[in-house]
Amino acid sequence: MTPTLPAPLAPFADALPVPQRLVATRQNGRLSVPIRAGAHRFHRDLPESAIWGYDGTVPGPTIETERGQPVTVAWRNELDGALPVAVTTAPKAADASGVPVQCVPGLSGGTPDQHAAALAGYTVVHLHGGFTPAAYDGWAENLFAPGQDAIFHYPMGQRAALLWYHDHVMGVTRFGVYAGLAGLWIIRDQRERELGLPEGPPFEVPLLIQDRNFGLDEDGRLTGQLVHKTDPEVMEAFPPFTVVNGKVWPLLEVHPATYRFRVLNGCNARTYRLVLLRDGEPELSRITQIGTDQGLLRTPARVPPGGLVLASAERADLLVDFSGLAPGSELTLLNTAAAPFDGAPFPAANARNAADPGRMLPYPHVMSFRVVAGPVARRAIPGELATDYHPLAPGALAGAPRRTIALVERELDGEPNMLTMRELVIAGDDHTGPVVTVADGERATRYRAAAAHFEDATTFFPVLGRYEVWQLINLTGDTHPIHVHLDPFQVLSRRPIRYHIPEHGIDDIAITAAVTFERDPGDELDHTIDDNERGLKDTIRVNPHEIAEIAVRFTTYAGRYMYHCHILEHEDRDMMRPFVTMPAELMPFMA
Ligand SMILES: [Cu+2]
Repeated sequence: MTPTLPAPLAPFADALPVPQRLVATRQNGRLSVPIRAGAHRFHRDLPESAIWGYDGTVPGPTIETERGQPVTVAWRNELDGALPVAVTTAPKAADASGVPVQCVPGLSGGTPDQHAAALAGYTVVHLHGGFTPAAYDGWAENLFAPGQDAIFHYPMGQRAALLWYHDHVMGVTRFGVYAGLAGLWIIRDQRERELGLPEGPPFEVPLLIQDRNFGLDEDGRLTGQLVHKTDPEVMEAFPPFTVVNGKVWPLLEVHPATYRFRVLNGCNARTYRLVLLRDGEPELSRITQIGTDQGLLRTPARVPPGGLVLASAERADLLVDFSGLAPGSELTLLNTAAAPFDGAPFPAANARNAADPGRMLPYPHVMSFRVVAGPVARRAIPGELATDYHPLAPGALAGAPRRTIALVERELDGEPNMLTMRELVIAGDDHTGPVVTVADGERATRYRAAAAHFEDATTFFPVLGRYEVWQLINLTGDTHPIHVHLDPFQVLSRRPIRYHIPEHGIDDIAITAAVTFERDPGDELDHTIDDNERGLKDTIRVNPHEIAEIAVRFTTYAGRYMYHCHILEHEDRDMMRPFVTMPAELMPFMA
């Protein structure tokens, strides 16, 4: 383990900001959101940073809507000037003392990427988790230029949930989101009101968690310039400073009461495993999780004993009980997940020692809470939450179409690795090329790769109204959060696998691999579905040495959508694929 690094910024110095609220019903469901360059101060002791933001702010305003009440947003692209982020790949992965260059500010000897510096504000907005017609879903190539507007209609025919909206431009989503183009979107409904859950300030608080890095001037002082830095060994950016609602390591003063935190991991790549500590000891029992990506769980869930894991784009709806704490009590939220994340456990009891610069977690701090005097307000937690969905029985899916996708990393000389999702189809007896063999006991299935890159021909044409089972086979060393646009899904299973890929087995599209359902000897993961994943999800973590299965049913909107890894550096290169939802009546006419 490399030694701990002194923090160049004081933790818990700034108050947690709460983003401006845009309540759609107060504006007849018609909102206008300019997308602008602006200035933002990420920390009391940092100069202002140039950013791009919705309404010119970081994060953008929190849009609050009602189920069943459509919202129209005029997204007005008023960006001017070039991307306000210095993008660089440092020449070495670690400095002379062995500290990974991604753990420290500045460019670490890298030169600013000229193509990134020339990006001129083309954008497209995607509402993540939105049940949205294809025309308004934010297809990654349907860009609007500075000076152009996009008028998007959101029907809001979906249950209450925390969604988020963000930039989704083909190939450069990682830079647009990093520059600041992200905001929260809350849908409310009757069921949540029946349960008497906190709604709005002060007891409902959104927490949008991201990580950022900044530049250094000639004298080694931090500038505010946003820096997106990668290195020759790690293609994802893992910046050292955690930012919540736009502030580095903020502080929230709380009453001795129950708070509802709406948490989103909005990072490009970093997975968080959140542990709440008091006096250095975990107090996870204060946290009850009531909702996940797509809203309420059926029953409240404890967070896993190691902490609450959220990969990029995953959300959690939490009730946290601060009652019974004396004024002056301090609690800290820490992250124990090393990066890149591979699912490896870390005991919560050891969270205070989680700092590990060698694994790109130089500062585990996320934020802190300080209890101040106020009325004690502890809320009883309802035993039954959602009543509008049931866990799917495997029998109900016996005849469902199955789709198989292998997550594959291809190493390339002299350029960053290429990550793809290989869509596999069963190989005919006459197929003599490379195959992926999946052996489940006695039964072995031979697959060939039909597509890998975004621009390869579409192979997924789900029929509206019909359940499908998607099988995600992870043949890489990292956890990938896979996000499916449009309808939510349920997680059916995670199973451990062993696999072998021969030398040169990974070609541009074709792949040779042998997969068996058995535990790899070096595998220390338990491959379970956590209680807090037994809800409606739109993003699933697929861990190394694992096949995960999800059941998804597309229901209402026909059109061209995307599914992709939500590690933005992966999505941009090239871990994203299209699918086209179709009404059954049209299928006979598809060539
Ligand atoms: Cu990925």
